[in-house]
Amino acid sequence: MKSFFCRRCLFLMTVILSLGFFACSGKNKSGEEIRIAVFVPGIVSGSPVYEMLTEGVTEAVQEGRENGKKINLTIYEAGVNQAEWEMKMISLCAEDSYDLIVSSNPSIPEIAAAASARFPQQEFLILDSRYTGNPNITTFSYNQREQAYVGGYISALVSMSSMRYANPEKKIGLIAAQEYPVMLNTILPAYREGARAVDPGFEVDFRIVGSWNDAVRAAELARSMKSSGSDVIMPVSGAANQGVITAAKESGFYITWFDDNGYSKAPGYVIGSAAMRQDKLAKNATLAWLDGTLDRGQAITVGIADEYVDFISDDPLYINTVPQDIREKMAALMDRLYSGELELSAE
Ligand code: RBF
Repeated sequence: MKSFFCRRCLFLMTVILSLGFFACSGKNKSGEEIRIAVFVPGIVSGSPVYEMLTEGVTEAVQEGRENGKKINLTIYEAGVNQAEWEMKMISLCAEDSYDLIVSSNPSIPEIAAAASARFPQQEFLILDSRYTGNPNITTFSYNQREQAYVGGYISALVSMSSMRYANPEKKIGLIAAQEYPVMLNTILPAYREGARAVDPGFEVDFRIVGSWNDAVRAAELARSMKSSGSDVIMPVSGAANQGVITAAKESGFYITWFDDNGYSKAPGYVIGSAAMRQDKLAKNATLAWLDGTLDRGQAITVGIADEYVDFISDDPLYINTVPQDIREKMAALMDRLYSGELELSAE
């Protein structure tokens, strides 16, 4: 714990010092060097979407450097106080240091639009969000109906099965960190839709943590959901997901992971990973921007057909944990999605 804290302090100090340095250096966009900032609305550690974001942009920058470009990359963690994000974004733009600001989450376009009104030259690339009408704001969203549907489908298959923690309640859980439009209008309904495609009798117990970092509260919720009949729970609560893992090991229920490959987070407990390939998208979109081929100002949606949404079925931990008959049913669903026989449109 101590060394983790120190690493975090070191990281934050580096970020703060580097921001200070850029602010004082007076160097701006006119130089040869390309400057990219990743604005992380939260904390990287423990949040699958932000880990993938920083990883993908870092890889793109490395590749750009290998191709002879001089690129400076700054990772800026804006922290958990959402009320401060707009002011922090505006401060970042005010430095006039960055050719591109990359960020991610559905609330960021509005913040970028406010910053853009004051800094009309600033370019933004925002993943996991949707916005049109500003040539300097390019967004990519995932087809999260597909992503949550496959999560609901595997959850229901496992819940119905005779696996260790299965019960006859036809109830599965979804834990969200907070309520926001994509969660309420897409992820929750599609998770239920996927479960009901297995059996129309399925109910979803939906609970809110109230924070992206409160693992203790997430664990409490998960334990209470287990005792009221959910034997598979899908957490979408960033670093608070850790509490759901702890509760699964203590109280005995399964987890469907969302966003990245989560099998190794709790081997034997995680029975599915409904993933978005944010690392790949962050890399490809940043490379496209570096090459000047990014479709600027557009709102692009990607999904299973583009290989940016997927169910991870080739992990040995999935194969060892989930019985073959369930894996076959899951593979049959994925075949229908890959071939387009089953279409789950994003809107
Ligand atoms: N996801 C995380 O993993 N960690 C976060 O700290 C986080 N913060 C968010 C804040 C807001 C205001 C919103 C709207 C979403 C946030 N997300 C976060 C969720 C993320 O963007 C995405 O919706 C989910 O991970 C599901 O793909």
